[in-house]
Order: sequence, then structure tokens, then C-alpha cells
Amino acid sequence: MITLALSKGRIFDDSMPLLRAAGIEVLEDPEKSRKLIIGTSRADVRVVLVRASDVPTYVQQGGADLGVAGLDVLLEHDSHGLYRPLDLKIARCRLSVATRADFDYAAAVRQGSRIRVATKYTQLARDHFAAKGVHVDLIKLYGSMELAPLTGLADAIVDLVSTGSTLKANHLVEVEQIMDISARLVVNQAALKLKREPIRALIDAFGQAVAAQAS
Ligand code: PRT
Ligand code: MG
Repeated sequence: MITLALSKGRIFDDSMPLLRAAGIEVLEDPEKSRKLIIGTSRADVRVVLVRASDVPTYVQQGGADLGVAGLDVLLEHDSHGLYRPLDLKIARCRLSVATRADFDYAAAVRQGSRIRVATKYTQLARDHFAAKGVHVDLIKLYGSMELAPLTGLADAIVDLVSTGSTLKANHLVEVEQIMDISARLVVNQAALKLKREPIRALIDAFGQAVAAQAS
């Protein structure tokens, strides 16, 4: 049995065309069923549904052989024991800094200055501001980051942006793009050794599907 860890929502939705191209049909819609383990048209392949930020843990610990996780999640998480063979080019967005329109970000990030930043991505934010020589007071949040600059909790946020409409709706402006993000295929290294043939075949099929989608 090969177990693939996916999260509900955009990762699941964007993974379906790739699975289909690899000849795998998922047998249930996770938005309609409460099942956490879903069978597929292949008797030897199943999907487990986990929180987006739990995908690396499942794959590292062998609760799943493969998984799909955003680069944001992977970089925040330690990647020990994870093989990352493929950029699936799905669930694309960027990690950015945003502030209120009336905040002078350029002045705030002059060398040696100090800024209060609210984010779910404390590791990535710390690295980003350290590279600029900016002292940062990080405030860890688990959601609704946009609220932080509006309430005076922070000067800036570091968050994912795709269309920009969430920032716009909250009168925030994207002042710096940190990196492009997309979802990656991750594989348990031990599983890759023990189930080499079928896992290799899956990686190759996904690779071909990504290439076909890109062209
Ligand atoms: O919801 P849960 O806490 O379980 O986890 P999660 O929020 O991490 O999961 P999910 O499904 O929302 O995101 C899974 C992955 O999708 C992320 O790890 C990213 O790699 C990727 N992704 C792509 C995004 C976005 N685009 C995105 N726009 N993840 C989140 N967003 C959010 C963003 O945080 C902000 O709140 O959407 C809002 C901005 O969107 P726009 O279109 O208004 O700019
Ligand atoms: Mg979410």
C-alpha cells in the first residue's frame, strides 16, 4: 500500500489533475465526506487527509509515504528524512511583507532599525530580516495576520499573497516580496528504499503531469 498525504482545500483540489494524469482517481470528495482515509481507483494507493502544516510530519514519521506540502510549510518545518523530488507548480503564491499604506517601510528597514512583525512564518521572517540587518520583534500568530497592523499589534505582517484581494480588503499594501511559493512533492526516504518501484513510478508520472500542465 502507498499512502499519500494531502490537505483539504487548494492542495487537494490542485493535486487532483496531477493524480488523474498519473492514472489515479480519488474515490471520494473530502468536502462531502468526513472520512480521513480515502481510497483511489488503484487498490494499492490511498489518500490520507491531514492539516497542511502536518503533511511534513506524516511523511517524515512514515504515517504517509508521500505528501504534498507548500514550500512555506516545508521551510518552516525541519526537513530531516524528507526527500523533495518535485516542484508540482500548484497552489502558487508568494511570501510577502505587508503594512498599512501610511507606514514608512523603507525608513523602518534601514540598517540597524527595529520593526514589529506579526506572522505565522516566524522562521522565514527571522531569516529575511536578519539578512537585511533589521532587528525584528516577531509576534507569532496562527491566522488573520492582516488584523495585526490595523490594531497596532505590529508594524508589518509576513504572509502569503496570491490575488492580493485579502490585503486590499484590509487596506494593507504589499511592500516587499520575499519568495515565490508552490507546492512540492515530499517522500519518506525509507519508503523510497522499501517501495522503490511503485514510488519511483508515481514520481515520474507526477513529473510528466507537471511538465504537461506547464506546456
Ligand atoms: O487552513 P489550515 O490551517 O489547515 O492550513 P493552511 O491555511 O496552511 O492551508 P491552506 O489549504 O489554506 O493552504 C495550503 C497551502 O496553499 C499553503 O501552505 C500555501 O503553500 C498554498 N497557498 C497558495 C496559500 C495561498 N495560495 C493563499 N492565498 N495559502 C494561503 N493563502 C491565504 C493567505 O494566507 C491569505 O490569508 O490566502 C490569503 C491571501 O489570498 P489572496 O488571494 O487574497 O491574496
Ligand atoms: Mg487556510
